[in-house]
Amino acid sequence: MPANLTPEFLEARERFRKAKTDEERLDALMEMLATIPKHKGTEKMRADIKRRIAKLKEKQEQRRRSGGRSGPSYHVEREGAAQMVLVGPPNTGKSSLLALLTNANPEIAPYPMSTFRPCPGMMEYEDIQIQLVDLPPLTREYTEGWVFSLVRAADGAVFCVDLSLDDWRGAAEEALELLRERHIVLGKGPTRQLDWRTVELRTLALGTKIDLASGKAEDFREWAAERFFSTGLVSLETFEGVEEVRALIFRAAGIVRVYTKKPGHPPDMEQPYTLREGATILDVVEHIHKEFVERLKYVRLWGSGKFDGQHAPLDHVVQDGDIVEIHTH
Ligand SMILES: Nc1nc2c(ncn2[C@@H]2O[C@H](COP(=O)(O)OP(=O)(O)OP(=O)(O)O)[C@@H](O)[C@H]2O)c(=O)[nH]1
Ligand SMILES: [Mg+2]
Repeated sequence: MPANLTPEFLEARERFRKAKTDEERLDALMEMLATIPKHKGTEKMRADIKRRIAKLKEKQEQRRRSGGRSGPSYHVEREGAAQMVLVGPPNTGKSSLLALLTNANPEIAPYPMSTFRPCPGMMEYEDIQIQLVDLPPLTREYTEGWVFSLVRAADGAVFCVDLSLDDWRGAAEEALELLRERHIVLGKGPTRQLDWRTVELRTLALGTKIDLASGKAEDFREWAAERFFSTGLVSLETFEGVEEVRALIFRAAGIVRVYTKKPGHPPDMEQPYTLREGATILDVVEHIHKEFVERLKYVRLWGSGKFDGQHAPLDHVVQDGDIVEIHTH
């Protein structure tokens, strides 16, 4: 029976044949399974692909359990309203930025590859805290798999580019390419899964060391504007631009703060609830208390540009700084 295989499938099968490691094999098989036409004529092939995937996964699992060979791997517990990773080529000031914005004490060194494990720290922004995670640099020779896993799991990225380098653009593009090979796209966002294996992270592109980079700021802005969500420029030497960085990171994190008030009382402006951008009034109610959803009568809203205590539709998308008053039965 003709199988009508697609070019995508054939390409993945070719990749599978050429694969040298189990990781590459598994990746190619997953792609084959995703792109194979699903009809009677491919039933046997699909079963075969699934069997091979199961086998490889089992092998990986065994290797993980026995602990050996794969080297260290790190996990960073999420804390605060969002988790943002600091990424970029070596020596671009990632650890310096973490040290400046948070309580953390990462290793900072005048030579590349000084960071070799993740270092989290909490950045205060007005009334909330955002977790920044400093990571080892992105280089073809040096970066281990777990770095990419941590990047994938983040809410957004701060991509550091050392503007004191003559070829800052080449260095930046190499790092982006490395991420792209691992199916991670630093872009405008919103942060989301693009397909079954590719994620896009909303990204702030941060030109660093501008004290050593006279005349390059405009070129950098131009280069970054079409690729990323936002652009910033800092010197951690003269502290130029540092004030703005917190707000830039907050906006790239893609979260909104919502405050609550009780009927007849002023709003509680101390402790906002934080939700992902795009959240609706109903999401807010559910976030505050799952039970409220069933007992909900209506929600009064202040903010969102035009609301001043009116009833808000449940599908209304909330904005940063909105105040809600929830009325239940
Ligand atoms: N002149 C100047 N130097 C800076 C600036 N930011 C960082 N540096 C210096 O650049 C060097 C590298 O800084 P790190 O923060 O260790 O860079 P990194 O990106 O964490 O480096 P890796 O972990 O090796 O990738 C250090 O000597 C810093 O003091 C800056 O804005 N201006
Ligand atoms: Mg570092």
